[in-house]
Formats: sequence, structure tokens, C-alpha cells
Amino acid sequence: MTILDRIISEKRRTLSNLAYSGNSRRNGTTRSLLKQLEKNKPVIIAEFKRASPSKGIINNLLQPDEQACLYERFGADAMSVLTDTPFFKGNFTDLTTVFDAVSLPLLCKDFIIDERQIVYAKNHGATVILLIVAALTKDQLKQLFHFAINEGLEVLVEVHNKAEAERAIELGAEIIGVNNRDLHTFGVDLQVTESLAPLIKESGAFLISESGLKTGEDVARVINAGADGILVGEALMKSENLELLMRQ
Ligand code: IGP
Repeated sequence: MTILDRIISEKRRTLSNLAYSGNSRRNGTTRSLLKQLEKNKPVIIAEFKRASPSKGIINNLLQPDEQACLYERFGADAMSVLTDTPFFKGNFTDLTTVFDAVSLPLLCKDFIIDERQIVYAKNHGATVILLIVAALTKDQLKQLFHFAINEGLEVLVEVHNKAEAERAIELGAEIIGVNNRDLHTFGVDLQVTESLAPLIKESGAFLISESGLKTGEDVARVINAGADGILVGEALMKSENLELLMRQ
């Protein structure tokens, strides 16, 4: 069983605890990741990530609202908030805390396998939800994608290889995330963005390069390959000079 299988089976186990709780105050905002991407300059999505299965604790001391304000001040165009608890030590309160602290578009970073999670994410302030192609069947992916769009959410469809990228394109995804990290082995390789970029760009979708970006050179490399944006977690959560790193 790979880590992705373990995460998904744990999600399935806890699904029934998700009530259709609602807070319409957070619905219908004007936040939009697509609007940021349409400005045609590289979009920085800064992630709040306390821990991960591959790295263990990354930073357990930061407060989500304080970190969100710093990200916004230093030029982030959007934010990602990990809401998975067992493997990433995040939660949905972090998402609403960040929603109240900044006006950036917010990606709810979780392992979505059911419509209830989409409603839940929306009601906790998500602008964008993540759908991981490797975690879903073809039918599930299609159903969840259209459900989210009908709920007025944007969708980041995450891929790691050519077959997955083809599924995302076939679906009509407007924002495709290329995860440089293999969720089965944890290996990170920026070459994954370089090799999938031509196919994704040809489809007309926006491309976000995700994971393993640590330096200005890393960022330049994926932008040169054709990425319209980047998603960075660990390097920002660990940085002692966030302003310097983000202004690079
Ligand atoms: C951020 P990093 O290496 O900068 O911390 O990575 C982000 O890409 C990563 O957290 C991520 C992720 C995911 C986490 C990408 N896709 C899917 C959980 C689930």
C-alpha cells in the first residue's frame, strides 16, 4: 500500500463525520485564482503546511493568520491551506482563519473523494479545490469536477505523468497542477514539469508547477518550461527571511 492509498482509505473512513455544515458568509466572494492567472504574470501560491508524510513536522510554531498576512504582504497571489489532519496536521479552522485574515483566493488542499468534502471546503472559505487524478477513477474525477464547478468553485486538477495529464485535458480542466513530487514514492524531480508542459500548454490550460521548489533558480526553471504559476510550501514555511525569498 502506498502513502496515497493510505491517505485515501483514511479519508474514506472519516467521511461520515462530515456534516453538511454551512456558513454562507463565505460563499459568493469575488476571489478567483483564474483571474490572477489571466493577468499573465507568474502566480505565486503560498502554502500553509505544518507537516507532511514525507518530511514529518515542517513548522509547528507558525499561526495560520500571521503567516497568511506575511504571504500577502510579500506578494503571494493566492494561498493554499492543507486541511488534512492525520497526515498533514492541518484542519478546516485554519482555512476559515486564513479566509478572515487575507483577501487572497484560497486553495483547499485536501484529498477529495466525495461531494460532501467539496461543500465543506466551500463553506469554510475555499475558492479552489484540488482534485488529484491519481486518487480518483475516471468517473469520480468527472463527477467531482463538474459538481465543484456547479458549486461556483474553481478546480486545480493535479497530475504527475502523461496519462494523468491527458485525463485532465480531456476533462476540460482550466488549471492543471503538475506535482513534481510522486505521491507514491515521494521522489521530487522538476523535470516532471518540463516534460508535461508542452502537452498542457497546447491544451490552453494554465499550468501550476507544484512541490520541491526551493530557490530562485528552481522557480526560473519551471517558469521557463512554461508554468503560469508555482505552488510552494516547505521552503516558505521554513524560511528565516520570507521577504527575501518571496521577492526573488
Ligand atoms: C507544496 P512543497 O515541496 O513546496 O512543500 O510542496 C505542495 O506542492 C505540496 O504540498 C502538494 C500536496 C499535494 C500536498 C502538492 N500536491 C497533494 C498534499 C496533497
